[in-house]
Amino acid sequence: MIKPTKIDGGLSASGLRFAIAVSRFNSFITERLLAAAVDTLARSGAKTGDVDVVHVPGAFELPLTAKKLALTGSYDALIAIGCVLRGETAHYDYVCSETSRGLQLAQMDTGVPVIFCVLTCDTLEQAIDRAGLKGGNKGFEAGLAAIEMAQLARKLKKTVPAGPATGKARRK
Ligand code: INI
Repeated sequence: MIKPTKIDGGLSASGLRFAIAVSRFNSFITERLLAAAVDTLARSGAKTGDVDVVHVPGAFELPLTAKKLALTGSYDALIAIGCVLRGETAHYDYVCSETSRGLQLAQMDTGVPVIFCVLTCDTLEQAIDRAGLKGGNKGFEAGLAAIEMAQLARKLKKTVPAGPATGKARRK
């Protein structure tokens, strides 16, 4: 029986840099998510100067902002925070799909982890539940995910050879 080598990210934020893009739309919710995310990073070892926060008008603006932040090369991981509430028109569907698609593209294009902390809810009550009431605070989960992915990204950078994939795995 072989013993596989496990590669995973730890939960210490010490020595890592983060940026958080947060939407002003539904700020009653997004500011609570932001507070929990920052608190999680701080309690895990992030120091003043390790976390930058950028505000944008709405969730739709998060992908471009995330991509620009990633391209600075200054951050180990990003968190995108937003809250989209269903209205009476199809606007909700467009904002949700383009925001999630755009954020996924931002991390795939740049290689910098982008944590998806965008609530997509039918009602304000559902959002409140996920921003610190019944269902915990999704900002806390996002903070932990950012740390884990930041650590993992650093480790994988060391283990995976740079340059285009050759199809041949290389030994460490
Ligand atoms: N933006 C949100 O972040 N949440 C919403 O619920 C929302 N709704 O319902 O319209 C919303 N719209 C604004 C959108 O994200 C853009 O900021 C706007 O369209 C300008 O590009």
